[in-house]
Amino acid sequence: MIDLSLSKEVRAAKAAKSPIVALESTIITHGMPYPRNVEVARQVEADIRETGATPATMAVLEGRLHVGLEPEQLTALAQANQVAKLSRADLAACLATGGTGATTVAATMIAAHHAQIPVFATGGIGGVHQGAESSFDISADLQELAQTPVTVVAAGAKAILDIAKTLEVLETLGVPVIAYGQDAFPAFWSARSGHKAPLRMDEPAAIARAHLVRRALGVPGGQLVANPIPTDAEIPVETLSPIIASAQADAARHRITGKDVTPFLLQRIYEQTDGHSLTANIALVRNNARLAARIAQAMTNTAG
Ligand code: PSU
Ligand code: MN
Repeated sequence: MIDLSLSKEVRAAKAAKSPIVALESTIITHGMPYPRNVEVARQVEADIRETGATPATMAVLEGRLHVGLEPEQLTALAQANQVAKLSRADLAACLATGGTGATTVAATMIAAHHAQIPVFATGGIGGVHQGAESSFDISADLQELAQTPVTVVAAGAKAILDIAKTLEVLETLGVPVIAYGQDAFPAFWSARSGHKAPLRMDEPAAIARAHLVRRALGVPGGQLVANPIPTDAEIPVETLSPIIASAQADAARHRITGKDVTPFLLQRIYEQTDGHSLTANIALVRNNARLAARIAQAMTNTAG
């Protein structure tokens, strides 16, 4: 019933039972401008290959769920205007109606689980937005982490979110939040958010084991691995705070709501930073891809 299209390399990796890392596509279509988005997407795929795993970028193209994109499909998606942003609520509808769209963290987790790929790398997850007490804007990514058994490697959460509330909701939902190699929960452009992460692990193999033990216990849901941005790529909070505040004020003025909020804020932040935010973003996504590849390898070895 679901047309699953595996890329050539994903099909080969599946046959060889070798490690695969899922990648989202909303970061390409709604998170970075063309042509840097396609350059970064290619670079991240190459990083995963170099670390010894196979990349599987997820997207829906004309009603087919793609697990891994061929190079020309990736380029076409990165160039396309007005691509739909598919989250948990949209994925089935898009497949059923023959549509095309990019997958968020939530939809990528669903696709990865469907394709039996337990590890996924991205930049930042969606979370509880600042002002959520009146807007009720909480990303479906958090619910997905509670339900779908995929380990997601991200650089924490952007300061467009309320990090304290995001951590509280993750705790309520029973999602393990594991900082990699440090005690602090990272804040995307900064290695430290000022909040301590609930859990810390220093070895990819430990993260892989925790995923498998959770499954063996019958506990549903995934894990969030919070991997700090490399310190040489960090951007000072003082530089970004006013830009984020002005982006949020713009969003309120334009009455942006629902799924348009995150892409609007990301776009504004890109416009108002002088390439620094993009350089940092690239460094952290690549860092996450390499860690995810090591976790996927450890999971393949442990699962035998
Ligand atoms: N945060 C980022 N970069 C991103 C996104 C979030 O720092 O590209 C994207 C991801 O695809 C994430 C989605 O799953 O936005 C969350 O959107 P929303 O807040 O509407 O759930
Ligand atoms: Mn939202």
